[in-house]
Amino acid sequence: MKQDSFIPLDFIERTDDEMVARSAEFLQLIQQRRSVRDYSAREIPRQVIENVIRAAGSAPSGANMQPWHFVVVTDSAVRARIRDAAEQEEREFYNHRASAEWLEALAPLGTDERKPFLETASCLIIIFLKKFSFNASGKQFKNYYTMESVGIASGFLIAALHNAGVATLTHTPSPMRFLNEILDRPHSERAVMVLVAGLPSEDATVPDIARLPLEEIASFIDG
Ligand code: IYR
Repeated sequence: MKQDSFIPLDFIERTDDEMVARSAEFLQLIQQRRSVRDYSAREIPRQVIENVIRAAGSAPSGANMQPWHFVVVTDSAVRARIRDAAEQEEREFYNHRASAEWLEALAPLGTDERKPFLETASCLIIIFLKKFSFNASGKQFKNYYTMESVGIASGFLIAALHNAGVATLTHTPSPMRFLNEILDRPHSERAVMVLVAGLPSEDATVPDIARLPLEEIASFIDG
């Protein structure tokens, strides 16, 4: 039942032709997105970062709890600490923790424990998931579908950055508890990923990998 106050939906209805054209245009734009590991020193305007985080914050979330927090880091001393801690975890991962099967799956990407982009890219956006929220009087509320919600918001963020002309890399050192400590975030939050954002270096390369065709990722059960 509609109990709270409701307002009219602001929605632009498009013709079929417009829908097809817009979907094709977006497809072309988003298919150009690649995960980038080689960055130039060029800085991204703060306003771009603020706008893309606003875009991410507009994502749907369980019960509209908006269970996310974004920490933007440009400070070089903090970045050095993050790189140091991340590379320590990555060394463990590549030398001990990862199974042979996992290392084999990663081989085409050419990744290893060295993460220079954590210091060279314009900024890092660390995405935290909030298991709980607190109201003005400090009462704790459980958030719902947090992983799904933060996943959607992260997708919005990556797409918004790409649309603005900013390259990204989703970096997931594991475990990521060190980020709570370095960035002074509470225990009710957990880092989900480090989103590296910046401009690619002139000699940037990316692995020669392909995306699955539509037939392999979708089925249509038509009526
Ligand atoms: N976190 C490691 C390993 C890694 C894991 C996956 I799955 C990737 O798609 C890429 C890397 C790293 O960042 O190197």
